[in-house]
Amino acid sequence: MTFTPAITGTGVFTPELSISNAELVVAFNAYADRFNAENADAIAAGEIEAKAHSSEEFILKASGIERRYVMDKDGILDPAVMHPVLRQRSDDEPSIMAEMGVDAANKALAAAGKTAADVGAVICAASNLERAYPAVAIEIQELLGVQGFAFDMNVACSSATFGIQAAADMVRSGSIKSALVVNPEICSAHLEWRDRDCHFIFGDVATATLIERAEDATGLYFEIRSTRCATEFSNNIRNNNGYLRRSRPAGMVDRRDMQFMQNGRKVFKEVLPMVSSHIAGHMGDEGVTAGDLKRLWLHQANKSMNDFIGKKVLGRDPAPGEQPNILQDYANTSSAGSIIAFSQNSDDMQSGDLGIICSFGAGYSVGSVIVERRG
Ligand code: CO8
Repeated sequence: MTFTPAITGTGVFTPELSISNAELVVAFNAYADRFNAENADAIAAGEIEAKAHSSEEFILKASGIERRYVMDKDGILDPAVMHPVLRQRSDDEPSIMAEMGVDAANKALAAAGKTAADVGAVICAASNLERAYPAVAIEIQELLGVQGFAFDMNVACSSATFGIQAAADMVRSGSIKSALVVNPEICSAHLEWRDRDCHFIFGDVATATLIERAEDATGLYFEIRSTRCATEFSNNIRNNNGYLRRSRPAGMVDRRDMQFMQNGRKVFKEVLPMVSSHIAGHMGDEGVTAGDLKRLWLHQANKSMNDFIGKKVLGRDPAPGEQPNILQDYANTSSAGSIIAFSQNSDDMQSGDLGIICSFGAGYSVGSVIVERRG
């Protein structure tokens, strides 16, 4: 016997603090001036390159991002620090990722009219985890009071859709009745705020999605018609930080590759065709045409990228609201982006309406979820 999986609730934890492009550029430029003054001799001797200023106009034009939420603002904007400063918590306190995840998870449960007693599993799917073990998912499970099991997974920006596929498959097969897929993303802690090419890209947030058997839904829900995941190895988005760091010569030195690095132009060029053909193939195999689609909730990395994908998938420019972006307010929140867009822009859909959630990023990875409004 198989069951029909459905998304019955979503929740978003949004940090209280946010940084505008103007604030970000002032801090970066102060850092660049300071760096150039401190290294004036080496720069004059041609040994190192001077740091160029960042610009608000460039950021908005290149990405569409206007501001980003963060877990700490002071450290990021201090030219002498340039990264978030987060309090060390004791092992007896909830960890920061678990706390963010629990907030989003409780909102998803409330949206579905359910409690922790209705949940059979927790998947914490995120692009980075604050410790190696024990799994953050198991801590979230404990804090929520969920029975069953929990595990962490990481597929960078595609973590949420890959997590939804894992949960939907388990619900479909009957091995669990329901699962929470939780995506706490503290991107600010692995972003290199001292690099003007990327310092504007990311923000912090947590999202959660409750997946249940459709028959257990108490209100309106989204039936998960089909999911599809794909990966293809690429070094164009990479972070070399990891547990072997200490074991390597000069491993603990402040190195550029210990934070997020990307070849943005190449990513742009290579990921666009990959995502467009992935969505087209998924729709084709499910008998879904562009005319059937009411909404696209895309990964929130770059406005031009989303405009391009929307046009490719629909065969025309998307109408306002058809392909909602949230990146102007949240920036790229890695795996959480498409779920924020879905959570904030799906209540108005009518029974029978179809949409696609799609995320893509490092790996490369791409995941799509075709959903149908029901109830
Ligand atoms: N201010 C002013 N000028 C700038 C700035 C700046 N801040 N930054 C760069 N410039 C300059 C460049 O130096 C360059 O100058 P020149 O032409 O003289 O060399 C010029 O502006 C143009 O630069 P680019 O070619 O880099 O600009 P693009 O138009 O390509 O835009 C983007 C850059 C926005 C990065 C764009 O390439 C892009 O969005 N690419 C796709 C990125 C993407 O989608 N990446 C996905 C990554 S997310 C993911 O997978 C999750 C990873 C895990 C999470 C990590 C959390 C930290």
